[in-house]
Formats: sequence, structure tokens, C-alpha cells
Amino acid sequence: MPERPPVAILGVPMDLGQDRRGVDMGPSAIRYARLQPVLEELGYRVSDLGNVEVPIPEVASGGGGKAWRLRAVREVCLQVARRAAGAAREGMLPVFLGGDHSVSIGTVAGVRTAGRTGVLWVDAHADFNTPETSPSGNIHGMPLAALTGRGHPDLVGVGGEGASVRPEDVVLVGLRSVDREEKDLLREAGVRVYTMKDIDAYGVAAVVRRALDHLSPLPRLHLSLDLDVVDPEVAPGVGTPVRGGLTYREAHLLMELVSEAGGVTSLDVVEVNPILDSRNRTAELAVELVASLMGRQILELPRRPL
Ligand code: B3U
Ligand code: MN
Ligand code: MN
Repeated sequence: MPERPPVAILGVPMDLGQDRRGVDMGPSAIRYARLQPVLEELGYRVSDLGNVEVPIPEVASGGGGKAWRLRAVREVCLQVARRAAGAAREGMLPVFLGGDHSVSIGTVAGVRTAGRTGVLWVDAHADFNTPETSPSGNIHGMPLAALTGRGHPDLVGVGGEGASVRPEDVVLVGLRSVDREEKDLLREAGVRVYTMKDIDAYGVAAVVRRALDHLSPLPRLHLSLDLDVVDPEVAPGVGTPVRGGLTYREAHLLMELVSEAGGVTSLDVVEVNPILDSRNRTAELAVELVASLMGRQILELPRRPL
């Protein structure tokens, strides 16, 4: 097995990208579910870098109906990008704990400064709205569009000049809720999309294999895990639950296959909402999934390929 890179945990307790309270507690809930010791048991050296400072919605500034709290989200994402860039350039494997999914505007903008980055976006939603197409004005529905250069210049500009990632370096997996005009944007952009229908028809294994065949030639792989990709019966503690998601085993298999194919160079774990959860189940699932991604196996024995 190749040497395991040191892991850096960074919390981003931001709930400004949507209207429901609670995702700001995501980093605490995931830490409470033993993320650091679990990674250490797998043989990683882990440093917890603490949290980025985030204003609460009551005092957060900026933005009208088309992109709520725009100025504050941008400020936080700039901080996150700076910390992410530092960790990636030092050769660490950063694990970012959200917060709502708008945090990824910063995480991806930062890590990609260390090299061209493929993005595997695992989510019930496409997060490909712009302020013009968004039905809600919630920035957590916009990060992937912003990262590929679409939408409000203050969000696109978090990564500096130009887009942070090329649309052809993006694969979405698990979609089942996409807004009308968002669909047009997705199509025009030319990103790869595997919906729940593809997973039903071909299976998680085939879908992940396709996605990774496409992304693994790139020097870096960022996995952005929105816990709402998992079925709400299994992961109830998320801000925007949508029925018909991944089963418990499908979610693990996805992670195990990414791990087997060489793993990731950075990771987001977002949208865990402890207020809506039952006894921290969703945060515990998040930690289990990270463990599967980072090399935990059911049997630690050499296996013959099927
Ligand atoms: N597409 C909708 C809903 C949504 C997006 N991301 C989440 N929910 N988590 C929107 O508001 O943009
Ligand atoms: Mn999302
Ligand atoms: Mn989502």
C-alpha cells in the first residue's frame, strides 16, 4: 500500500448558504462521531486545524433575494480557500467539514492551486444554479456552477481569475432533484452526470468505475460528499432530504471503490444537520463513509479478483 498522506481536518461551520439552522453544527457532530480517532486507527497521522471563523446569519452581511448573504459567504470561502491551498501544497490530505455545500466554493478553489483537480460531486442535487436560475436564492444550490465559472462574479472570483475547475473534469453522481433551468445549464456545460436512474439501471459499481476512468488520469481528485445523496431513511440529518437516495450499502460501496482505485487528495463532508438528525446517526454514517473511503475494509486479507 502506498504511504498514507497526513490528514488535516478543517471545520467550516457555515449555514449561510441556505435557510435552515443546524448545519453550522456539522463539524461538532462529525468530530463527536470520532472522525479523528477512526482515521488514526486506519494508520493516518491526523491534525485537526480547528474551525474557520464564520458569522452567524443574524449578523451576516450582504446579498438580496438572488443570492442570500452573498458577501458573508464569499468572505468565508476566501478564508477556506487560503487554508485549503496551504494544506494541499504541504502535501496533506484535507478533510473539510461543513457546513452547507457553499463551503466547497472555497475548498475546491484552494486545493486546485496544488494541481489540476478532478471533482467527484456526490449529491442528490446538482448545485449548478446561478442567481438567475435559482428558485431559492440559496447559495448552497450554486457552488458547482460557480466553480466551473458560472454565476455571480463574487462567487466565481473566490478562486481568482477564471474558473477553478474545467467542466470536463467534473462528474456528478446520485442526482435526483434538479431545477428546470439548472438542467439547461448542466447540459450546456458538458459535465458528466450519473443520476439515481443510472445507479438503478447499471449499479453503483459500474457508475463509479466510469466516473473514475474519466477522472483518475488527473493529478488530483476531490470528492465532495453531500450527505443528502444517501436516502433520508438512512441519513435523516440533512437540510434538504430527497427520497430515493443511495442505500447504506451503496454509499459504502461507492467509497470503497474510490478507495480501491487510489483514493482522493481532498474531501468535503457537508450538509450534516444535527438538529434534524436522530441521535447523531447521520454524522456517524459520515464518519463510517470517510473510513471506507480512506481504506477501511471488511476483510483485511488479500483478495482474489472476481
Ligand atoms: N436546487 C435547489 C435545492 C437545493 C440545492 N442544493 C440543495 N438544495 N441542498 C436550490 O435551492 O438551488
Ligand atoms: Mn450539495
Ligand atoms: Mn444536496
